[in-house]
Amino acid sequence: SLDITSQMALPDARVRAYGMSLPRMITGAKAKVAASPAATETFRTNIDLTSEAGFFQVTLTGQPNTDPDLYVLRDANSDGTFDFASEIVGQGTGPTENEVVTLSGFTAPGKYQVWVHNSREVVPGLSEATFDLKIDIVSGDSLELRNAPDAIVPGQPATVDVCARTADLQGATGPARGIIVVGWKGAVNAIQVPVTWWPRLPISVFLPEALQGFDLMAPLP
Ligand SMILES: [Ca+2]
Repeated sequence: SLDITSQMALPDARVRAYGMSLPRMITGAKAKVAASPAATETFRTNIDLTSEAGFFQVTLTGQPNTDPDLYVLRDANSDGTFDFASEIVGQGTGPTENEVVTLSGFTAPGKYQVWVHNSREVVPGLSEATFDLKIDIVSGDSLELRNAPDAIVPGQPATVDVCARTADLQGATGPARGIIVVGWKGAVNAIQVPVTWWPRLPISVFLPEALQGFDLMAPLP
C-alpha cells in the first residue's frame, strides 16, 4: 500500500495507475541512407496504443560511424497514413549513433509509428546503419488501485492499495513496470511513483521504499 500525507488540503486530488508493461526490444534493425526521412528506405514500426500511457520513451542504440535519426509520429487525423510534415510528436536528430525520444506528460491513445532515418554516410561507402530500439511504454490496466482518495485532508494519511492483476502478465519474463501518479488541479502529474513487478514466487509488487510513506509539503508548480 501507499500512504499519502499532505500538510495542505487537496480537495481535487486524483490518483491514477498505468501499467504493468514490459519494454519491447527490436535488435539488429537496418536502414539505408536516404535523403528524406519520408523515403521508403526509412525503418518504420507500428505502435497501437489502446489506452493512455503514463510513460513513452524510445531509445535508439546505433553502431559507431553511423548517424541514424529517430522520429515518433502519431496519425493525429486518423487517415491511416503518417505525414512527416504535420504528424511528428517527438524527434532525436543529433549527429551521433544514439538517440532518445521521450514524450512529455501523458500520451493519448492512438496509432503511432517509430521511424529511423539513416541521414548520411559518416564513413564513405557505409550506406547501411544497424541499430537496436527499445520501446518503453507504460500503459494498461493490470495495475489496480483500491481506495484511491478523491480528496486529501491535511495531516490525515490516505492509504491506497496497489494490486497487480498478474493473470495479465502470464508468461512475462519481467520485470514489468507501472507508474502511480498523484496529482491535483494545476499539477495533474505532480508525483510519480514507479512500481516494479518480477515474475517469481511469491508474486510481489514493489514500491520504492523511500516513497512508501511520503509527505506533500506543497504542490509543485
Ligand atoms: Ca495521418
